[in-house]
Amino acid sequence: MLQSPFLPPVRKRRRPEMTPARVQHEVRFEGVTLYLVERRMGSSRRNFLTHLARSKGFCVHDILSSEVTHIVAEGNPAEELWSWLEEHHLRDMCNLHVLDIRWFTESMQAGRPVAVETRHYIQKPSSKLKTALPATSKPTVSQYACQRRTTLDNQNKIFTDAFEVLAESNEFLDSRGQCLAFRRAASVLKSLQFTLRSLDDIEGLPCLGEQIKSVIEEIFEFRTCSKVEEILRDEKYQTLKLFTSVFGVGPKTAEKWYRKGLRTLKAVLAEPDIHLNKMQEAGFLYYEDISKSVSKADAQAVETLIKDTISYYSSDTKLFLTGGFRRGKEHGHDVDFILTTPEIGKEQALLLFLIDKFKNLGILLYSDFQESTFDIQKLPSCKFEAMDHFPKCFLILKLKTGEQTAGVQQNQNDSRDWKAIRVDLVAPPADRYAFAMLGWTGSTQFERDLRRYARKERRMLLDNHALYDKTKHAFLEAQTEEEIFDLLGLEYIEPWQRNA
Ligand code: DCT
Ligand code: MG
Repeated sequence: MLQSPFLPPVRKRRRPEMTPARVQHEVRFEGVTLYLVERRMGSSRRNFLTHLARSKGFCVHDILSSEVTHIVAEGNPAEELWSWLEEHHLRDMCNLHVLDIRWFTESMQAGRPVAVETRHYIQKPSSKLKTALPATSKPTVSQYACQRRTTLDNQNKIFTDAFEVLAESNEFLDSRGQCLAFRRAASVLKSLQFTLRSLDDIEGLPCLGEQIKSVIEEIFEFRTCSKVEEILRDEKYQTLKLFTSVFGVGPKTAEKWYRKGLRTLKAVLAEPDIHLNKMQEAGFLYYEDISKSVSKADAQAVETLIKDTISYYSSDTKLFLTGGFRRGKEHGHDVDFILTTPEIGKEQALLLFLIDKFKNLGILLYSDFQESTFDIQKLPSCKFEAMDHFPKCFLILKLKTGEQTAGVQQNQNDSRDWKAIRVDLVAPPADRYAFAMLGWTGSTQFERDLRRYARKERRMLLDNHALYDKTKHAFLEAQTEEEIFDLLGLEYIEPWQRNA
């Protein structure tokens, strides 16, 4: 039989040390399966790189199959490589990344698979595509964010920033449909691994209707969109944006204040007719701190603080960072945590214990505790709403700056050695943990599409508490997020790929 130049010779294929190596290492990046092309790389370098990648949690297959998502080659002429690949008749070639070793090296340095960029691809020689896509036909992009992998590496920021302004402006106008249309369009473009260069590039992409296309077209031509410019200059938009930046102030309240003729935060505070609720009072009081973004270092400092505090409650209470920071974000507007106690029913007391401890430590600036309204008997709810029924609290904590929070600039006129930080804690019963974690990890758009996908494609209802199968008239249980994806018939998407 003729041996393909890219496969290791038959004699070498049965390397007993390869299989155990794969089993021993933990796989951290579920959606990524590598195959390293031996030809030109050489077997010893391939072995070395395979071992390195596995030690960092990458899944590396020795044999090329349809399970492979990323093929990595070093120094192979594109034509030779592609004709060899085509001989394999792999399923779903459109979704296969054929990559230069640079992508691998960068991923090893980052300790995770970096987003694939145009420069990483080994282009199919006959391809006349202007994009970075490797196949002659474009890969199908799903209309659901939960079937796309969206990292923080947004290659289409110029377009998505414009859509986000348009979405927000429609939200202020209470135009939900329009708002969602712009959010969906932004989400699709964020998932692309290439930058749009012409209108040809958006052909076949979902969620990009005529209105969206005309915005993209205008940006191609003028690098800006006149409607967006107009919104950004609009006094009402600017004022509503300012008012909603206060903790506890939503679009409805902001609109009410605007209608009263108020234009500044100072004017709101000076207005005798306005009665702020407790949350808004705290929002104004700590505005200077909490309107600024929270860094990853701050989030870690808060994590340490909570960990230390719960150790006084019980040694088996678990604390997990969730929300944007779990998705790998460097900054957020708050820090979100999930806490669970192994003993079901102890969650509520845990949050009250923590709040009390923070008070005693003198670091509790604000607390809104919401007790559990969770009742499995009442599920599935007809209204599978976004807000869950678990005990939770929205806090503002005093975080000591200085050593704990690297990078914080001390204001010369401000002698404080602390800053106010927004922290959310939710404590689901242990058997609901996976659903709560999936819901709180976000992003909001990812969650929206997970629910829409479950409902429309699977006749299932998903929320932060449970998954209900309407065909079987039964709840489907899951202990991990992976199991939930599995029950939905979805490929697992890692948290850092949920930045939809
Ligand atoms: N969430 C949701 N539906 C909502 C609000 C929130 O599913 N209506 C989920 C998604 C994210 C998670 O809860 C935490 O919420 P945020 O802190 O608002 O989001 P974030 O992604 O953590 O954003 P940020 O980094 O700005 O805190
Ligand atoms: Mg958050």
